[in-house]
This record gives sequence, C-alpha cells and structure tokens, in this order.
Amino acid sequence: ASSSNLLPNVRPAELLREAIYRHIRYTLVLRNPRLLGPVELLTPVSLAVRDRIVDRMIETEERVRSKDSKRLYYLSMEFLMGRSLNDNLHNLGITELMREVLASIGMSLDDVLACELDAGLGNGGLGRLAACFLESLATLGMPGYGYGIDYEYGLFRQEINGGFQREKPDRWKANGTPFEIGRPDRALSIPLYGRVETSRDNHGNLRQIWTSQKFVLGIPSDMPVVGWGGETVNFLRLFAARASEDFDIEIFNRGDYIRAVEQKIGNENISRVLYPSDSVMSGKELRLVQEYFLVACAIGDLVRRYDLDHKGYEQFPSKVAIQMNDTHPSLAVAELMRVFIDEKGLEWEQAWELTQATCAYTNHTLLPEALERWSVSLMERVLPRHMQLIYGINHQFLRSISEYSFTDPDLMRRTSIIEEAADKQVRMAHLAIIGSHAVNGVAALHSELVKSTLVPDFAKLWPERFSNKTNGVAPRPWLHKSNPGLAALLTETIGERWVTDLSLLRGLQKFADDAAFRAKFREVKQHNKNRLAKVIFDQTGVQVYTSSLFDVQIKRIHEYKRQLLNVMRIIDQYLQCVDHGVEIKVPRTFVFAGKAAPGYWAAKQIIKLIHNVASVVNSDPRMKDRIKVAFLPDYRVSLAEIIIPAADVSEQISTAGMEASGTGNMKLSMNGALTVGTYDGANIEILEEVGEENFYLFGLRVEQIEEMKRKGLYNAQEYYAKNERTKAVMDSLGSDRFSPQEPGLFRWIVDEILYRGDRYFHLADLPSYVEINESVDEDYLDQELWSRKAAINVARIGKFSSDRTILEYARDIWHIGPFEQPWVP
Ligand code: 26R
Repeated sequence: ASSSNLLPNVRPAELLREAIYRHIRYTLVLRNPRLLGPVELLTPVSLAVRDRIVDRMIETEERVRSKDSKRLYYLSMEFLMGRSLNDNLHNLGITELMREVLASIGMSLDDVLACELDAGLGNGGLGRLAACFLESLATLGMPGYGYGIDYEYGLFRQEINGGFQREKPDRWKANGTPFEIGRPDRALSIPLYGRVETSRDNHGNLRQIWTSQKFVLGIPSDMPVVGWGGETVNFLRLFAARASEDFDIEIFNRGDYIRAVEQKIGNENISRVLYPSDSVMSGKELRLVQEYFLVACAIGDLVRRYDLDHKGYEQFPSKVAIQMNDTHPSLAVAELMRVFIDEKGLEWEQAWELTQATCAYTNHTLLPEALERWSVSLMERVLPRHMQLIYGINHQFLRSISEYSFTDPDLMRRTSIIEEAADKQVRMAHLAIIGSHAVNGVAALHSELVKSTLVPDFAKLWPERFSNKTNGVAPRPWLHKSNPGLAALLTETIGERWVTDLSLLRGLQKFADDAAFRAKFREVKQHNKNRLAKVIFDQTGVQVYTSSLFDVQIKRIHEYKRQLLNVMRIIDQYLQCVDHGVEIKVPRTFVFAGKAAPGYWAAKQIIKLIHNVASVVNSDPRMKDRIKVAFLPDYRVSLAEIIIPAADVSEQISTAGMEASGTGNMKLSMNGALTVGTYDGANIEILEEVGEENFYLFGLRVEQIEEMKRKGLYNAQEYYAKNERTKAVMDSLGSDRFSPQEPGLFRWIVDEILYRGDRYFHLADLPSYVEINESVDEDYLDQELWSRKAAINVARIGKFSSDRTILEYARDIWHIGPFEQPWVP
C-alpha cells in the first residue's frame, strides 16, 4: 500500500514508476529497466524526484518574486551537502512510496541510495552548518539561498595505509549529479588581474578604470533545497569556472594556439578543487582567486536579479541581505563597492552606506593561524581595483577614529585593515567587520571571546554591531531521517510536531521516568549500535561487542580538538589493566573518525597513533576484548549519519576557549548520547540545557587557561612528575610500546608536550578526564539510570535546532520572512 494521503493508494506509485521508466528510456536511452543495477538506477530515480521538485522550485520563485520579498544570500566557500536523493525523498515525504516502487521492480531503495556519492564540498563544521542553514531556511519558508563554488573535486577521500592517512581525489560527480540543474544561460564574466587607470568621465570627474583584465566565465548550477513537506524549494547556486574565448585574446592574436589553449585550461582550474585545510591559511594565489570568483559570481548574479524588478539602489538593503560565512567571502565588501561605484555610477558615500547595510559577517574561529591575511602585493596584482577600494575604505575608517588617537595613539595601527609589516597584509576580518552592520560569533562563549580577545577595539567602537547566534543543526536530516527508530518512538510518544518545533521535545521529559519508554529507547539505541558494528567490521575488520559502551570522537583531526587526550586516556586504561591488573568494569568501543589536513603533520601522526594503539589494545589477550578501538576511514556526512545514532558517549574535549561552537556535539546529544566535554563552545549551552547531572564536565575553564598562559604557570613537566599514571602514559609513548616495529615514532609527542610547552594543556586536563570517565562507567553499569540521562538529553536539546538559529538571524540581522521591514537610511 502507498503511504500518500492525498491520492488513492495506487496512483502516486504508478506515476512515480512511469516517471522513472521515462527517464530510463528517454534520458538514458536504455531498454530494459529490470536489467539495471542500483548505480544505473540512481540517475533515473533521482531525475523522477527532481521533476517533482522543479515544479515546487518554480512556484517558490514566483511566490517570492511576486511579493518582492527581501532575499538572503549566504556566501560560503563550503557547503557539505552529503547525499541529495535521500534528503529530498525524505523532505518530500515520499521515501516509503519510492521504496515500494523500487521493490516492485525488484530493487532495494537503500541499495540505490548508497550509490550516491557525498557532495563533500566542505571541510567540516563551517561547511555543514551552511548546509543545515539552507535546510532550515527552506523548511521555514524563507527566501534564503546559498552561493558557492561547484568544485570538481570536493574534500579528498581518506584511505588508510599501514595506519597512515592517504589522500585520494574525490570524484564526487563520477556517478552523475542529477540534482545539479545547469543554468548556462545565467553565466557571468569575471574580471581578474589587469591594472587601474585614472581618467575623466563626461562630466569631467576623475574615474578609476580597471582595464586589461583577463576574463573567466562563471557557469551556475542550482541544487534544489527542499524544505520539510516540500512547500518551499530554494536553491544552492554553485559556480564552475570556464575559460571564455577571449580570456587572453592577445595570445590568440599572436597565433600561439597551443599556449592559448593551455591558458584556457589553467583558468578552468579555478573551480577544480576545494582547499582541504581548516587549520593553517596557505596564502596561495589560486585560493584568493577562488574567493574572488565566488564573490564576483554571487554579487553579479544577485545584482542582476535585483535589477530585474527595481530602479535605483535606494531600496537595495531592503531587498538583499548578504551573509559572509567567515572571512572567506569578505571580498564581497569591496566587490559591492566596485559594482555600485564603477558599474552603477553611485557616489562613494551612498555606495558605502548601502554596502554596510547589506553585509553581515560570522566569525567561526579564533585560532590565529586560521585567520585570513592576504599580502598586499598579491592583491594588487590579482585585484588591483579592489586593493584600491580597500585602501579607500581603510582611509575613511581611520579618519573616522582619528579623534581617539589622542588617548590611544596605537589604536589606528591595531585596527587598520592593512597590517604594516615587512610584507604588508590585508586583514580580512577587519575588512569584514568594517564593511558589515552585524558581526556574530557562533556560541555564547565564543561571541564573548570575539569581543574580548579577537577584536576588542572594534567591540568598543561599535558595541551594537556584535551579537551571538548560537549554532544549531537541522533535525530533519540529523534525527528524523538518520534515526528512524528514535523518530518513530518520539512521534508515538509526543506526536509529530517536534520535527518542525524541536522545543516540543520537552514533552518527553516525563517519559524519561517511565520504565517502558526507557526500554524502547534502549532498544532503538541497540538496533543502531548493531548497524554500526557491521560497518566497523566491514570497514576495519575490528570485531566489537554490541553490548559495550560506544564512545565516539568524530571530527576533523586537530591538536586543539585533542584526539590525543582521548588516546592518552585509552592508553592509561590499557596500562592500568595489563600492568596493574585493574579490572575494566565497563567494556567500551572507542570509535574515531576524521580527516587531517594533508599538510598538517601532527594531525596525521595522531591518526597513525590511533591505529597503533588500536592494534596493540585490540589484540592483547590480557584485555579479554574489554576495549576495542576502531578508526573508521573517510569520515563524511553519510558516515556520520550511521555513527551518530549509535553513540552512547560523545567526546567534546577541546581545550577551553578553542572550539568556537561545535555542532557534532549537538547532533550526538540529540540522538541520545551523553557528552563528556570541556567547558567550551556550545558544550556550555548544552550543559545548561540538559543539566549538569546529565553531562560529564571536566577540565580547565577558559579563565584558568588564560591566566596560566598569561603568568606562564603551566608546566607540563610538573604534571608529568606529580602524577604516576600521567608519567606512565607519556613514558609508553616515548618507549615504542605502541610502535615496536617503528622505533621512535611517537617520541615527538613527548618532546612536544614536555619540552615545547603543550599549547593544548593535555597533561593539565588528563587526570580530570580520567576521573570523569570513571563516573561514566559507574553510571553506565546502571542501564536504567543511563537511559534516563540519555532520554533527558533528547528532551532538552530543542534549543539546538538550526530552525531556532535561523529565526534569530532572520529577526536580528537579515530582516527576512516574518521579520521583513524596510531599511531606513
Ligand atoms: C582559511 C582556511 C585555512 C580555513 C580556516 C578555517 C578554512 C576553513 C576553516 C574552518 C573553520 C572556520 C571552521 O570550520 N570553524 C568551525 O565552524 C563551526 C561552525 O560554526 C564551529 O562549530 C566549529 O567550532 C568551528 O571550528
């Protein structure tokens, strides 16, 4: 029977089957549907779904356009969309219908879904946040659109070889991208390089003309973003770079055909690959070109759309909001100025007022090595006109604060967009802040740190500009779709409205005390653990006990996220057991997954360490299989969807003050995992919501860390000397106990921590981490107590829906949807 409640049972299924058959025959030109395997079916099935989406997409556009609604454009170098078919079926509410249709031709829907490759167009948190935001915007029926780059290769595929990470190109388009709708008619021509000349216009005024540029084409493709229920379908517009015929017309004219074609290929490289580092800024020319390419395509496209229905630019900020996802698209400030002044003929003052009223900036990291700075000389070569405009913006800004120079002569140097050094640098965060009317951090603590430590001068100058918007995650993909067992239990218990109003999960609270509910809750978790155990075995060969506690740390590998602290604790337990005969009361399965930036040596070594510790611990008969360690390769959205519902414990153990927010922490708690975490990022707010008795807090606080740093109080060697177990762990790393075949392999860790300062305070937090885990064990032994705590986590996690986050942005910054209001100059 079909699950549609709109039409008689059989018709929607028949229509859907017909649509699939039509695409098999007329799009793929294949004869016999029954001979096709799941990979071949992926395209026609997706196209049949896409047809239904297209109608809604056109309707949505007509609705927004006829109301002349204000639109939000979310500019981001990263969108971690994952798989589309499953998401789209799910939000359209036709998953079960499709399952039946495919079953009727002898095919399993799950097999087809598994053939889709993830759109991994992002590194981690920032990219996935962008994807959740788009889903929430569509679900809330708001006109909000993503603008990004159509990378040919997304984040590298991770393979593990002898415990070492190997990077492979991610050919995510290999099975086709049926959900990318090509829009070659909307191509844009993007200028680069060249020089600026001064000339006089018709009125005799001086004008700056950017000339002799090279041009590259930006070709858009739209990925539909289906809101829950399919009422609203927005889009993510991704641009691919194509060489224009006249990219460098001179070379063609000189008759050097081969060189000219080589040049063409070079320019198409702009959208070839996502930069895989989320830790250290590379300063590479190609990355700067990518950032400008995104910004110029997005602004060209949205200004053109604005021009269709409006005269003049006075209303621009009433119709357009631009959100910059970190500083990566912060050239938007200069580009908007260029368009207004050079192309639309506006005066500087008006252009500036409109630009500021349109743009807003979100900061996602405080780590100094990840803050973007571009050398002035590089910028002058690639974007001479923008460099000139940035100098103009800076000049105007410095003049506006010159009055404060009497009391603070250093203020101008500190706040200038230009860092005066041997090689002058453009500070992109300063450009973004000066060019925006709103600046926000992504969790309460982080937003405070932005004001107090990152840019205190700007926070003092413009306190009203700064705010907090605590991150969230979309409950449809991260709970309703990925954890169908739990979703069904929630719906059966409190009704279905929680899906679009996550605060209603509070209704679950009283059922946490209901033994029958808890039994069902545990049954769901067990089912999810069994599924994960199979994946672990298939991917790693490690056999785990499905009755053990599943302890997961899944995120990019980074020293500040402290996977190393987790490993130290595992080593401690191992040493306690085999060297001191201490019994392990609660069997645990430690699950790790995450990618290291290819150039981040320490992070790659940590992956190797996890593998070596796994092989020693997993095979030592004295451990009697009580601890298993597994590293799942190639962490990505579709793998997260399997791990998260199966987790008992969520590891969120960053050094306090370093994780801006975290969003995996929210997903895991939402799926009934208990958090072992530091007082950092959004952990703090999760703790506030779920209550301290349902959260395992440990470690130093930011103030303590800051004070120890300031006063030089942290000395890792003291912690080493005064704690025997800490000493034993460190000694084992120095002694090749975990690298018998590879002498000296992990001695760098000892050097780093004991002799080079341990930037991340591993040894300071290790004892309290070990201790809190003893409480975890104790609680887990009482399964009724444990499931009560887990259920309360789910009941009180409503705040962390990205629907709430988006409503706050819409109300406070964008003024879109229900919060639309005219902008008054
Ligand atoms: C410039 C380049 C080296 C680069 C730096 C940093 C590229 C990408 C990044 C990624 C950063 C900005 C990031 O992903 N930050 C994460 O943003 C999440 C969403 O707000 C937070 O939850 C998470 O704490 C933060 O690390």
